[in-house]
Amino acid sequence: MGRVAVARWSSALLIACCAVGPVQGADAELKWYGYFKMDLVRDSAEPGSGNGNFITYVKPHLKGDATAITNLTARQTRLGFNMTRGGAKGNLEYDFYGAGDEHKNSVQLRKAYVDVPLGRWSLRAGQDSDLISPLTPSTLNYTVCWGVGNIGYRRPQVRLYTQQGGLYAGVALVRNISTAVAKKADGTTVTGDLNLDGINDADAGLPVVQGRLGWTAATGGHKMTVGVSGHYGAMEAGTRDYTTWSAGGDLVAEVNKKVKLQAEAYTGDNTATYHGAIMDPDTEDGTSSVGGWANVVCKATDKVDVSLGAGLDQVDKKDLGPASRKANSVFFGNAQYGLGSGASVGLEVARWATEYHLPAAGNATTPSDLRVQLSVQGSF
Ligand SMILES: [Ca+2]
Ligand SMILES: [Ca+2]
Repeated sequence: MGRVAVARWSSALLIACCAVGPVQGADAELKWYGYFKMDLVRDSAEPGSGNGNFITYVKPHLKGDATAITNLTARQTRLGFNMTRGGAKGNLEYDFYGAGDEHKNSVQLRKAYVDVPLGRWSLRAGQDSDLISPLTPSTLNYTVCWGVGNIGYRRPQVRLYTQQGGLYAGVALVRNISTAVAKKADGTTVTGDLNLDGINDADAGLPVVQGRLGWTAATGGHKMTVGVSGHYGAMEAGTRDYTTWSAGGDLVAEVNKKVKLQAEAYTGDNTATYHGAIMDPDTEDGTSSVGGWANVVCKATDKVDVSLGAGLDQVDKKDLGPASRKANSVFFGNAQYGLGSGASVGLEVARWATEYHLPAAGNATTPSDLRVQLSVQGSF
């Protein structure tokens, strides 16, 4: 990812034709970044989400009757800029996974925040990645092992954090989101309102609290960061109140300049909105899950980057109804070859398997998918 533009705040806004707010002044600096990305994918069985543009689990299918599919998309194409104005910083970032037909997609807001120093601390407000579980594996698949051990998404928040030497500490209040599903008398379903009182259960009077502590140590060309993080939130549903929580750890070890190991693990209840629990919906008793992933990234040559990894997510079957996702695993490997001028071509091969609790009659208990993805990317 590179940078191409340093411009005055007002003129850059006009050039980008982006509605990023009123012109604030003439001393801001914008650095644009982004990439164009094409993904051509073949799945040996149908992915359960993303129309195959991405995969988070394998869709149920009849035993021995998997349907292979192919997809071609440019929706991961990304556009963003970083802003600095005095001590303040800001970030705005979009991709094209908003709603829309596959050949006329709309933009999706990923990040929009301002970051202001407050003495030894900093205040970040807007929309950003979750404070918890901050790492992602290096995959060509858009969804970076979400649903298969990697929690942490993006959501509106206000965060206070500090970095003092090797110590990082942060706390955030974030938007509460319920994924609980309730069935109405007419048989239709509604999400986020378990007691069907017309009030979203996440409107419980308090946002979710997230926190993280991290420690970084470096010596002799090696560098390692370890962190612990968690969140807690309450859902209000009359006599059926429930909670969401997680606790997890993260690790990055830069073995040398060419090899990096990273991993995360978590456990919790009702973590679907964080992409835990294989995205099985929240429940009154708490959909309990445990998961994690590991990834080795290696710069094999000046032009070739290689990534190998695996992820696993498991949901406690006592919290599941029939035909629910109980376990989800992936093994993946990819290589990206630099073509020069910021362009690269990549190939990823991944094997996915999703185990279902009490699958429908005739369905495979653990449908699997061999996914082959070719990507061409041009970054700036
Ligand atoms: Ca993560
Ligand atoms: Ca409610």
